[in-house]
Amino acid sequence: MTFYKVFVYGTLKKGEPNHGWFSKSTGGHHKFLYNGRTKEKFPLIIGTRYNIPFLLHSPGQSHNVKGEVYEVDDKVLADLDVLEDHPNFYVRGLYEVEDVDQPDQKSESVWIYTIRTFKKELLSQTLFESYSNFDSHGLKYHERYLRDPTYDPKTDLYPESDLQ
Ligand code: PCA
Repeated sequence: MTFYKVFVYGTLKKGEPNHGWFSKSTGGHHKFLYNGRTKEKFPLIIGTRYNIPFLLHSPGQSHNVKGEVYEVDDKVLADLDVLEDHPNFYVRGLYEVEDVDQPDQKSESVWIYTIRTFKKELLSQTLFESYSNFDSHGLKYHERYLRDPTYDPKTDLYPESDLQ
């Protein structure tokens, strides 16, 4: 059995609205490993009319973002890809992450869901170091079943030229 490591920074974290996706299918494996932080800085925003957290693939900008590293099997990884609509919406890629509690330890390469192509004006929004749906920003996440099916959140995120 192959295991994968995934760093989650948004609604997949413990206590957040999509954490249940880790145990969505029966017989899948997931295990919390450690609290992590991206080795490089990335902008983390809460965007679109549905207040969705996005890590923007723009290395070197903003914060070393905090999240949680999990070990998952291919079954769970496939479920997470469905939630994030990889590779049509978020794109899952490998990035270096450090253990927050073991700063002397070497970073490791783990999977993260990021937005690869985005409108530059998103960078003038509030850029967070970590995400919680319940923080004082008050930007409450809308789960998919509450959304307008005719609205594509990509239109608020992607540059015109990257919208199909
Ligand atoms: N879920 C993924 C990406 C953003 C989100 O809400 C995560 O928690 O990492």
